[in-house]
Amino acid sequence: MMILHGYWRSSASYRVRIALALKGVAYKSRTWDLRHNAQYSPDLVALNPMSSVPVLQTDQGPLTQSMAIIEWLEAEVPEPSLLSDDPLISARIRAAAQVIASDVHPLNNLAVLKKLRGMGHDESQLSDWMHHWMQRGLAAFQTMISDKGDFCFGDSPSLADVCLIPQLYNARRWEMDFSSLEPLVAVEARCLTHPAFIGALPENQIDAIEEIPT
Ligand SMILES: N[C@@H](CCC(=O)N[C@@H](CS)C(=O)NCC(=O)O)C(=O)O
Repeated sequence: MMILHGYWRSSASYRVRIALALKGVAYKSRTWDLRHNAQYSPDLVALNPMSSVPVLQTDQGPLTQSMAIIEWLEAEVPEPSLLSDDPLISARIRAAAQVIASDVHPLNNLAVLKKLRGMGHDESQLSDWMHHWMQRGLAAFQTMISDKGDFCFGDSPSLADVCLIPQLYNARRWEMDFSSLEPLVAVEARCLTHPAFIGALPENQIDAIEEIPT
């Protein structure tokens, strides 16, 4: 069985958990506590030279980068599709997803925050930094999705929803203002009634259950 190396609060791991669940693919979880720098342990670096999660260990070897993993899954398990039969719509789905995966997330990850702290920025400056990039990306994302259907691009979840939900989770952690993002909040509410999204929720992961005090 495949092993997903992740961390409950990692939004890139969260993307892959949603995609695996939507595709109905069973896997085992191996967790790495990013708060305690487990990403730098030689065992993980051997799997991913970028010292980050997720890594999906397949019987053909490890796969890294959440978007590459999900594209591989889409090719291996085509149904239900996270893209569209129409190549133009697929390009739009990928574009929205990349706003989050390429334009927002890389500016917001733990290694970037550590670097900013190391350069002397305080927590309030970090919060401004996070809010700025998330608001900018999510405002753009909101104009790029379809206004029809329950999900970002119609009546079934797509790669755009797979990226959006973890990003909104991260934005809530940082107490971002959601007042201009009502359409995205509505998509989020509908996604979070779907079993695949519920099972992938950070608080439903084994390492969260171990970490969150009861
Ligand atoms: N582009 C990568 C990003 C992976 C990434 O940044 N993962 C974060 C968690 S969401 C991580 O492991 N961070 C560790 C660190 O920044 O030190 C992907 O999509 O897989």
